[in-house]
Amino acid sequence: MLSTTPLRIALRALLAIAAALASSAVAADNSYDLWLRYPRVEATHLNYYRARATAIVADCSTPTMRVACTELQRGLSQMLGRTVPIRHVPLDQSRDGDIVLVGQRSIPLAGIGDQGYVIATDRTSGHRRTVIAANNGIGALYGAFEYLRLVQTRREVADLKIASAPALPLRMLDHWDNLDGTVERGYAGRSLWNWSKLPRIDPRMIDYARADASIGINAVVLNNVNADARLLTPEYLRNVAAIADAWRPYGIRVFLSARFSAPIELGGLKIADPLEPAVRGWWKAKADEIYRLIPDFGGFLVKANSEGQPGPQTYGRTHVDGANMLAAAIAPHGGTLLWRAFVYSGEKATDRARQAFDEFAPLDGKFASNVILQVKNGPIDFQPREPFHPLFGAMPHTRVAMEVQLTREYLGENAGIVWLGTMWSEALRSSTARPRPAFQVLGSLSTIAGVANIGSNPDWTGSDFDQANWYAFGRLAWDPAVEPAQIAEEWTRMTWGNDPRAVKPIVKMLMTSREATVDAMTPLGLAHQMATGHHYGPGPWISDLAEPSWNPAYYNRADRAGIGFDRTANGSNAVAQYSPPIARCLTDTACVPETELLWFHHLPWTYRMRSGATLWDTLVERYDRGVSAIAMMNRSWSQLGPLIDARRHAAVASSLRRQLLESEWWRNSSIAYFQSLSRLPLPAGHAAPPRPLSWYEGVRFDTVPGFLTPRIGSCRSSVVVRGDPPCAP
Ligand code: GCW
Repeated sequence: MLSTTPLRIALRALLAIAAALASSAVAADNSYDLWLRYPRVEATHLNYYRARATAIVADCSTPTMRVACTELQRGLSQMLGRTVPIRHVPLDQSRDGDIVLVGQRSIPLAGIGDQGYVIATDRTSGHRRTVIAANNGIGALYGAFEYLRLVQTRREVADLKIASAPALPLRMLDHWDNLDGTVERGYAGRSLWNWSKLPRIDPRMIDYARADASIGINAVVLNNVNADARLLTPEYLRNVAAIADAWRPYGIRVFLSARFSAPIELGGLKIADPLEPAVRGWWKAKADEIYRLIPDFGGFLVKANSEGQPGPQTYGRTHVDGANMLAAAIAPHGGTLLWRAFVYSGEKATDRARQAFDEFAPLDGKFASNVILQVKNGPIDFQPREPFHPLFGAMPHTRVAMEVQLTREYLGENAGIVWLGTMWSEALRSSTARPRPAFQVLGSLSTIAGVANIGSNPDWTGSDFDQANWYAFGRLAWDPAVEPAQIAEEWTRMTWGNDPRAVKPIVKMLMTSREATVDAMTPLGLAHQMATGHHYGPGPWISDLAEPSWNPAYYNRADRAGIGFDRTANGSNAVAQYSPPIARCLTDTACVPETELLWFHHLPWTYRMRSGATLWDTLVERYDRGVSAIAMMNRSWSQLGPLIDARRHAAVASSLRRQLLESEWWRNSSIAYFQSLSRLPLPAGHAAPPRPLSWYEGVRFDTVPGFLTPRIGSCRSSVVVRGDPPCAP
């Protein structure tokens, strides 16, 4: 018998946990496995899949084929509940039910290039086999993952005829990881690369490569674009080479962010002027050194003359001078130079949304052939909604990459669900209406790059649902035309199981989550209303920062008369950067999409929307619509309790509660501020913010992740730490 009270309490707590686990109908599950989880197929379908995967026939002798064989065998064996053997026999000795995996062909398969694959049911010579064939190992690996996905998502595999090849040759994740292990704008723990332990490869780095390869990601930038030159020293480069060696079988090429002033910091030169022979020589020697260690090194990514980073303009040179100098250093080795177009400066009087175009559009055709200009999806900075960047389609003689952000710097960090598949698809499908090179943004792209949301947290991305953004990024980079709903459904089935009672509501949550976030934070085309520096939470009233375009008030331009940024010819004329038919539509309040109205127009509060309601009433209604949609996601999720394992269900439920609290905070702060200007009553049925504006303005945060300068402050009088609710009433 237990005599001491603490022991009894402890035992009771243990029993309660055991009871909770037992009451959950679904077995405990972890978040670490991402979408690569292979629970046993249910009895109703087991024989169907078993009959079509009796053995794997393959030559697994190259490093990539070894990975392909291992992955296929591991996934199938787990799902089918028995070991699927691998046999290395000539094709004509394969049998019914075999999966023949081919990664090398004497006669190349047409139409799939060097990364694509074919999956086909083959009935020649009286046998029924599944053939996964590619022109080389990496295609076979991608094909193997696709076959696994078919089984994971319970698709028919009896009569397959699939040919798939990536639309873009480079599908790249950019990590903003610092050498000290912190991650800029990272909300998922520390960097996965542990420089003090390298060159020993942590098994987790292999799991990372598996995950990337499973969705076709084939390029990784290891370090922050706010780059540290030390990464280019021999000590670090040896470790970079170890990573490149470990990831090579997975088809991943390593890139580095290069600090433009490295010749000064590492080479002892006085300047980093790109036209200076000593500088050119330093970079050439550095490139030769890197390629000796890493023969397939991808190349450099450079943020130059942007947000305080050094660059060619420091020496009176142009972006072309800088980019082409670095490009020349790596060109002999087949390297690619990604040069970012994310530039703006408070010293220029022009609208920030115009600046990158003004700077780069005139440089079209001047970049070397191994330079890719990396352009963010919108003209400002990864906002919940932006129109597409006017540079897309405007530089027909330049290779252009689209950069998107997986990590949710401006979208609530890792709280709740904000699925970005719909957002990226919207950007990728925007019609540029330029005669050349295509009517689709994606027609002019050669690369898509995503700022990673990955860190050392057990769940990799800071929440179970943020994994969906990693997945969606890879799938869209492979095929920008694929329907977001299809991606959402695949991921849901692979991550949460195939029970339609779960699949349907989860897909709906994913599909509606981004629009809900836009409504709750920045409806009707508002942008950059986030608090200073860390960008967590609302700050529409902020107007005192030295860099004008860091002020939310710069973007909302709200005053007694109205709200919105006039970017028509009467204002900054940023519309003129789009092709004429698009500019005409954006200028016309009757044509501009309502979702971009206040991005392009400054309008009176009493302006009549197409619905007939006033702008003010509509704005309030949109905030509330956003909050209601997030409340609805909370309800849908809580109903899924019996179908989801208890641990993951509880984690998501608490994250969604937080998102709801934060959306109310956004709604209340924004309405309190804008109402102080409009002085209009709230429309009927919409509640007044529960606190005065001064209270919302007084919220301050300490220790916000992903932001290097910690802010000490108070929420009323107590210090608020990110992780607590935002000064919840
Ligand atoms: O969105 C801004 C971020 C910076 C980032 C910069 C960039 C890496 O606030 O943290 O710096 O964009 O994209 O260069």
